[in-house]
Amino acid sequence: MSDSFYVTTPIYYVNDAPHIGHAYTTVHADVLARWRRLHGDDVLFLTGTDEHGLKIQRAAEERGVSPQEWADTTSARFRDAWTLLDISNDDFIRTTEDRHRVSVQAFLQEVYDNGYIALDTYEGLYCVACEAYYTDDDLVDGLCPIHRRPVETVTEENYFFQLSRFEQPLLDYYAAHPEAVQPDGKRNEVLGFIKQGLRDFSMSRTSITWGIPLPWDPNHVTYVWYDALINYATAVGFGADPAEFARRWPVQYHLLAKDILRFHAVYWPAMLMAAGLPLPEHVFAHGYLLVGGEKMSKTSLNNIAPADLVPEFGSDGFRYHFVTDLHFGQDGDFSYEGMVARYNADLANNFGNLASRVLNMAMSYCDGRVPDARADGPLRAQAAVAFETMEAAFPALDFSGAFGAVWQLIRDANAYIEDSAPWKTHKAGDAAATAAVLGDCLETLRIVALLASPLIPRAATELWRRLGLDGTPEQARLPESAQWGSVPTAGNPLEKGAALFPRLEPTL
Ligand code: ME8
Repeated sequence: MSDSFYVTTPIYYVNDAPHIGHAYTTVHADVLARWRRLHGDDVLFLTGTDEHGLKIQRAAEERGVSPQEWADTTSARFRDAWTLLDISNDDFIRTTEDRHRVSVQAFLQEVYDNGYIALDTYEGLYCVACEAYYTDDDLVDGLCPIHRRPVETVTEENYFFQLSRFEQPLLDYYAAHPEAVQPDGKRNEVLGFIKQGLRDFSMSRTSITWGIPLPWDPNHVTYVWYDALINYATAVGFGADPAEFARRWPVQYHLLAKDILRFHAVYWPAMLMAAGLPLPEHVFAHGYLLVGGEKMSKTSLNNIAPADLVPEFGSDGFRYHFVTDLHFGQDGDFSYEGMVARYNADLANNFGNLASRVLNMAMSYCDGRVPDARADGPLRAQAAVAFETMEAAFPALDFSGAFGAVWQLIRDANAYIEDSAPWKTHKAGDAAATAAVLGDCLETLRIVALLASPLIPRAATELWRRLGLDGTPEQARLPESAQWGSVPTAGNPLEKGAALFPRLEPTL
């Protein structure tokens, strides 16, 4: 049986509409999932929505609807956004689903039975926007350090999860598994946080009803973060399908931004330890997108939806920009002007020109068919370098490095065409030389379509079709199909088609 590869995004709160920050994580997870599918892995790519807690209850109250109605409406907007962006998630989990309640209650019971949950009274400063308690020291000018909003004093008799007991086990675990939290800088932050000392935290609430009741004390509902993190176990059958759970768990990659790293690299692993379960292989915290540039400078990032950009850039253009513009891991600015410039340079010019030049010439010089000849010029080695670079970059989630290698191959191919000038050999009547060069270029285009397909699936599939290839690039398998000449293509009918990425004029 092929390898299981399980990758997740955070489950997004339904108090907010989907924006480009959510899309940033989701598109990267999608590209990774598609890349592993090309390798024949049995991929499970999970995303979804986080629907419990005070924040959602209040958002619903403000609108005069029930929390469930509000969650239904907003959750659907996330699904729509992901459809628009060609996100290939295999599952979409909602924390209000029955399967999740079953799993959370099984998980809680296990942790309770193992003696890591106990009743206590708690008074604390609560930020509703974070759904988290703070101490006086955490506050900045008396306000929540993240949202700069007033915190509320809350007194509750709660069940506490004994996080403090996991301080040393977590440090030992991370010493033995340095790859478990990435990138390195983020791992150091996590270690620093653990070393400051971990406090038990309250994992139940009596002040609200919008949540999952504790199985041993239904007067309490589960704290929203405790419930939310368990989604990753629910989706692979925890408490319902032990065989599926054993096959899928532990997860290979949890992708998220640095805002919620602590929950994923401290709380969640401790919860898993308390339940006697293996820890995630990799928790990867990427940076934060901010808004820069002229056009959008007065817009908050939360107000820029994928649907605002896709009509102009296409879903491929959107995906391309967010995956290649920033180094995954670091913070960076989103700018509309930068997006137009990069689209025109990389997609309309480099990629689009290569495709249209090669197809145009092969249509007129080779009777519209892939020639049965190759020059065995430099592109063969350059294509191998591109693939090897991607194979090395992906495990480190260096997306810009991986696709930078494909665009290097595209530039190499454009340069090769300039150097070998097939229009001259054609004019001179040297059909063999012309066919040999164009044969190399067409083979390069096949490999480009294949390697770029996780990032720009629409254009890659269309190019594949124009090259007269069978099926779709998704059906090809790596590493075999990335080999030069691995697929018999001679005689395939070619099609010219319209520009894959029409040039854009910025609309300022
Ligand atoms: O925290 N830049 O949900 P959330 C980059 N429900 N990524 C961003 C971003 C930005 N400006 N804004 C949002 C929650 N994100 C919890 C998660 S998981 C068990 C529960 C992305 O709706 C990024 O992935 O606030 C970030 O971690 C996530 O959205 C926060 O989504």
